[in-house]
Amino acid sequence: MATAAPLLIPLSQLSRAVTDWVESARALTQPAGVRWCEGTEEEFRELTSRLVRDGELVKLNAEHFPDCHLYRSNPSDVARVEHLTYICTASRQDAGPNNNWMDPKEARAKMRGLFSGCMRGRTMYVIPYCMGPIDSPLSRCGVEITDSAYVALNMMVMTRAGRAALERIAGNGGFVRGLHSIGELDPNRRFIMHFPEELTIESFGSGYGGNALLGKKCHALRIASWQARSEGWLAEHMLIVGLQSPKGETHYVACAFPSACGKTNLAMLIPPASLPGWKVFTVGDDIAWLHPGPDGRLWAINPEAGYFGVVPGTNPETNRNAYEMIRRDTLFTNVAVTADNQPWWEGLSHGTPVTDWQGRPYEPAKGPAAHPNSRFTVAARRNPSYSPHAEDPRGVPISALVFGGRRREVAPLVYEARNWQHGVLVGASVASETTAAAVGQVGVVRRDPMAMQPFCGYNFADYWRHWLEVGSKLARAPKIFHVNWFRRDAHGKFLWPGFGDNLRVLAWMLDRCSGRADAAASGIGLLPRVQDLDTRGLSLDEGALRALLSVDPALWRKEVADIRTYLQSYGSRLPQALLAELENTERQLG
Ligand code: GTP
Ligand code: SPV
Ligand code: MN
Repeated sequence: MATAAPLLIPLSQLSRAVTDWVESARALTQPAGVRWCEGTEEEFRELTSRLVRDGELVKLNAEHFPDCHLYRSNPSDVARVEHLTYICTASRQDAGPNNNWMDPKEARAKMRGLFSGCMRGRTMYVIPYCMGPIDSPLSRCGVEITDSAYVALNMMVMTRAGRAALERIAGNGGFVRGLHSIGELDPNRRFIMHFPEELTIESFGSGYGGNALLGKKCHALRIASWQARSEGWLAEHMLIVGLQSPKGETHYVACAFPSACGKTNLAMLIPPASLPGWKVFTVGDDIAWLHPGPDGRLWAINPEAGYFGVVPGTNPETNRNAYEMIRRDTLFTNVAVTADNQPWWEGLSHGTPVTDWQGRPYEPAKGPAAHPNSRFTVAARRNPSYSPHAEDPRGVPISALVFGGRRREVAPLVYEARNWQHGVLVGASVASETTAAAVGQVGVVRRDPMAMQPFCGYNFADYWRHWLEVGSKLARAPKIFHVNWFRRDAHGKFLWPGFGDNLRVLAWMLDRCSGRADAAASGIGLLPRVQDLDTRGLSLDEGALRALLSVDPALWRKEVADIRTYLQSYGSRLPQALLAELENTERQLG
């Protein structure tokens, strides 16, 4: 956010296209007033104080958590709603079996009915925003209209919001239109609609992050993935991290793990003390836009400017960077509080919750004190490991792409794909246990290709074809890996310590990229042998490591059969190259 500048042209007059659209939304929703967001610190502070006065935000303990606030969302509105999220394309086939589809005309009529007069008595906020560094040719702009001040505050942290974004829109015209209202927060009148052919999003009835911060999943993944296909790039659910080795070489890695499966944590990991000399630089924690560069490499930008991260589990042992980062200037959603008004969540070893996430006296019998999907919103520049290249308009060059899932069995700690085409199959085959990030049952294994099942704005079959094409044109394509930090032993205990120790696995990958590390071939790809991983200072018995690096051919033959059934559900649009790769794997499993 910028500091206040003398206001020259009122925002409402900067772009005719934006003004016309705001006017039509105003006529439809009938707000009491319209407020254009300048994106200044002053505006942010003023809005925050007003919400505290109105009782919408709780000011947290100012001594321990300066400038931190708590927002309690409606208890029926705490996560993404995949069953109410639609891709509305003229042809149903374009949305694909991976998406809910509605005819655009029908969807528009339905949403018109819901939006009609819905902002009466409320303020309409107009938030122009830029996804990506404001001076990057890879960035894209949008405008969100919302009647939620909480959403406006979040957008001001999560994006480059305000005047500079609107000036960019006024200069080159294009922008994604996002209309949002919390409505009555009635789950029966809740829809998240995407019209990729018109670069439009309409979201009604939820104030929760992924449903309501339209720059994030709706724009930067669903709409952007659609645009990326026609323009030859990739919009992915990936963190971006820079790893500097003790020799001083820096490599950037982008990793796609499903929601609540470790992206934020890996993006800001703290190297273990027993691996001295490594440095970690965060570029992004959730979304990557990857563009083939003139040098034949993939270049990545993080379209976001902040983190909307999972709170539970964050503590000084798992992730000191994140823990330090959220101790000031942070907006908490749905955490518990202690007697002296400090935020509290499961995974903290100190403090006692007295009020749960719903504001009730905490009673363990009623469930966790903080909601399992409670979140923090904080500016990326508050991250102690924020990369100096995160704002680079060219992005950063990617050496390795990593897919991963949360699986108690089957998937080993790490393996390397045989080549790009095999890597696309590995990505398309990702399976993971569901988490609290979306409404529904938790802990059920489902296919989540490239961690994009909830976020790909078009038919997965076309998306995999696009991935194959992008790779075939890269002269220096990144290597592709798969990881699983979540394998468990017979007692249900995680076999791998995870968090900072994940660097040991990343270090092997980087050595593979520079041809310095060995691997052993297996049916599913290339695995490190126990001696190939740097285990100095790691208290893990060799049995555990062997288990983590084991591939059970019987389990994998069953896995291959499941993958085949899944891929074939995409019918004739499925790239046959993926089935050929799968046969290759099957043959090698013996
Ligand atoms: P989204 O923001 O939903 O896209 O999630 P994310 O992928 O950024 O997940 P995040 O890093 O916030 O982690 C989610 C949960 O997994 C947290 O409770 C973490 O404590 C836990 N977690 C993260 N990394 C590891 C790991 O290496 N091992 C284990 N066992 N747990 C982890
Ligand atoms: C996720 O669910 O993957 C998130 C949180 O990162 S949300 O912004 O709600 O999508
Ligand atoms: Mn995410």
